[in-house]
Amino acid sequence: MKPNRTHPQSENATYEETESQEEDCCDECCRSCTRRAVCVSGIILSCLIFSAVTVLLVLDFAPKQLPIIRDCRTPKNGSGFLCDDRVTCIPPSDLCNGALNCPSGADEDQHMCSDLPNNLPNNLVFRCGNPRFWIFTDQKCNFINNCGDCSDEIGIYSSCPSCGAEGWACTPVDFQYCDCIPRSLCQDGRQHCFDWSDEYMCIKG
Ligand SMILES: [Ca+2]
Ligand SMILES: [Ca+2]
Repeated sequence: MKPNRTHPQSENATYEETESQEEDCCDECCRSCTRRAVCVSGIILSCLIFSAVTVLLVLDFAPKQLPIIRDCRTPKNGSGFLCDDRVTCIPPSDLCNGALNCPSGADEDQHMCSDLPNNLPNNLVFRCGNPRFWIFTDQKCNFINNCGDCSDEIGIYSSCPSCGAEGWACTPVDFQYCDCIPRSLCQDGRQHCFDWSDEYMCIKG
């Protein structure tokens, strides 16, 4: 008796067809999933690249804090020290004097003031006739004997102009003056010149 192959064949065909359809479906799913994964990865990678480029651009175009060039001119047209605000220009003798003269206190910077005059800007330091001594440049040619040997007021080191309108030439009685006294001391009732010219000849400035 011949086996009836119609149905089994038909069943096998249906089974194989079903199996094939499932594989096709699975392949399609896998391809779809792979495409989705690739797509998501691409988006993430694009975001990372965009973020990195943005950060680099921001860093590149961010305002850079340039170092401050401290050299400036004071209101009296002398060499000065420019504060951190880049506006305030203080005279050299305001540096490291224990008082805050710059708004940010840059004139009392601990490092700068820890080793004087070596940490000061060179253009603000005047070396006296005896190089062991120094003064601030705004103490030169101010009628006061700041160096102690008058090298900041007379001679080749200072190259000061003559007494001018603000000074009176005489031989002072006080060691703190050299060959001029400030005209503001004239006719103040006290002798500053050996010849008393400060009281009887000089007109108060
Ligand atoms: Ca100060
Ligand atoms: Ca002086």
